Amino acid sequence: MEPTPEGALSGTPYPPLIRTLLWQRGVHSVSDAADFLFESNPPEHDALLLPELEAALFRIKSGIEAGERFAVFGDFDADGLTATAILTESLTELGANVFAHIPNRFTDGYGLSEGAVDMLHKQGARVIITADCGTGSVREVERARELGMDVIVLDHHLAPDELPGTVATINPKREDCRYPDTELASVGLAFKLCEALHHLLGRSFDPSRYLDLVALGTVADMAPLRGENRWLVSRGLAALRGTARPGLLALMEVSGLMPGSADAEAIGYVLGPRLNAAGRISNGRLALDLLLCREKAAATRLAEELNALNQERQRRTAAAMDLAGLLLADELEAPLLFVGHPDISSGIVGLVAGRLAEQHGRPAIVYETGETLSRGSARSIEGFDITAALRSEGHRFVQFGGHRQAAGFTAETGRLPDIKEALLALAADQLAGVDHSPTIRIDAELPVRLLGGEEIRWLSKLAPFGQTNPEPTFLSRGVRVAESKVMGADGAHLRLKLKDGPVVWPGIAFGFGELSPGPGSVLDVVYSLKAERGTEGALELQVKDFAPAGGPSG
Ligand SMILES: [Mn+2]
Repeated sequence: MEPTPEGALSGTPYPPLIRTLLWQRGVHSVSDAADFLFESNPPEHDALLLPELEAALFRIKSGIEAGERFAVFGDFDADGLTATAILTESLTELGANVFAHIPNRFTDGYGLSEGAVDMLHKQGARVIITADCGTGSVREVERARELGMDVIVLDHHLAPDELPGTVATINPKREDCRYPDTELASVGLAFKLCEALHHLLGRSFDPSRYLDLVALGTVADMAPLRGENRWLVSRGLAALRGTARPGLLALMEVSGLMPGSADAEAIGYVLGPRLNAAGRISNGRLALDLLLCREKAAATRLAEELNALNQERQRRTAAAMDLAGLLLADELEAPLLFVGHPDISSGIVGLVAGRLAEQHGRPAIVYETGETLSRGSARSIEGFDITAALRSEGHRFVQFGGHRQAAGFTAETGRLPDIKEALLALAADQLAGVDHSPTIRIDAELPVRLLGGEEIRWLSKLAPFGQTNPEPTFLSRGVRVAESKVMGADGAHLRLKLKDGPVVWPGIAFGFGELSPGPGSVLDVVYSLKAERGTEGALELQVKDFAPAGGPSG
C-alpha cells in the first residue's frame, strides 16, 4: 500500500498542510523533509568530486604563479554571464592576469568557435576557461592546443560521447560524474571552483560576495530548484537582497524592484530577462559589464540600456508570436510545433518556442530562416526529451545541444523540411495519448479564512519556488467578492477584495479583466500567496482561476 503523507511524515513537527505539500514534491521520508527544510546538514557537496576539478585547480594555480594570461569565454545568457563574472572577479582577486570575452550571438553564434580561439590567442591568452559552453567543442579545443593554449571547460550541457581534449572538462552531466548532484548550473560550478581555488591557495573566501550571482544565473537558467541548487539559491537570494553590486542595485532600481523583495520570481520575470536581453538583441557584453561594474553612474547608464533592450525584446517577441500564430494556423493540432521565418530573430526564437510550448502543451521548435543556415531553439513539455529527439536526427544538423527541456541548433535551411517530418513522426509516436489541454495543478484545498501567520511562516520555508518546486497553489470554495476593479492599461487584469467568513484578503487576477465578477458574487478560487508588488512584507492572493461557487469540482 502507498504510505500516506500523514503516515510517512508522522513524527515530524510540521502541520498537515506542510506534510501534504512536501509529499507532493516527492519528499517522502522524515530525513528528506528535514533536508528539504534545511533543518539538517545543508545539501553541499565536496567540489573535488566534480569531474577533473582538481586538474583545473592546479592548472589555474600554476598559471597564476607563472603570470600567464587567462581568458574566460562565457555564454551570452544569464547563466554564462554570471559564471563569467564570478570567474573573472575571483581570479583577478587571486592575482591572476585575466580578461573576459562574451561572443556575439549574431556574428559568432553559440559557444566556442575556431575564430574565437584565434582571437583569444592574439590577445595573449595561455589558458581559456569556458563558462556555460564548450562540452562539445572538440575541434575548437584542438585548435587551441595547436596554438599552445590549454582549455578548461566549465559547463552543464548534456555531454556527447566524445569529450574535447581539455585540461579539465568540469561538467556534472558527464557519464563518469561522481558528484552527487548533477543539476548544478554553470554559475554554481563557477562558484564551487572559485571557493575550492581560494582554499587551495590558502585564501579566505566570502561566499556572500558571489552568491547573489549564483541565485541570478541558476534561476534564470531554469535549473531545478532542488538539492544544492535550492540551497545556493536560498542563500543567494539573501545575498541579492543585501547586494553591494552597483550594477544589480541599478538594475533593480530601473525595474522598480525593491532589493528587499527580490525573490526567485523577480529573477525569473524581472532581472533575468533584462540580463538576457543584451545577448538577444545586441551584445551580452553589456550585461557582463553591468555585473562587474564598480561605479554607480556607469551602472545606472548600463541598467537603463538593458531596460531599453528588454523593451525591444518584448516588442519583437510579441510580433514574432503573432507571425508564428499565422504560420501555424493549420498545424496547431500537430504533436510538435515547428515553425520558422526570416523575420523571427534568432535572438528570441527560444522565447517564442517557450511560449508556444506553454500555450499549446506540446514541444515547439522555432527558427530564424536564413539563406543557407538557420538557427533555432526548441522547448519541450514534460515527458519529451527534446535534446534526445534532436540527437536522433543528429546527422541532419550542423550543430545542436541542450537539456531535456530546452535545446538550440543550427541546420542547413534546405534540410529543415526533412527534419520537421522526422521530428513530427517521433513526437506523434512518443506523445500518443497525451492530453495537451492546459491544466492548473492544485496542491490542496485551503480556505482563505484559515490563512494565518502560522501557515504563512511554514509556507515560506518551502521557498524558493521555481523549476521542480512549484509555488503551492490552493483551492478555496465559496469566497465572496467584496470588491472588483479592472486594472492595467487595457483593463486586462483584475484587482479584487475577497471575503471568506470574517476575513478579507486583497487579490490580483492577471488576464481575467474581461470576466470581472460583480461584488457579492460567490466564487471557488484557485490561488497562491504573493508578496504584494512594490511593498515589503505585505501579502496578497494571486488568483489563478475562478468559477461560480458550487460548480463541478476536480
Ligand atoms: Mn546554463
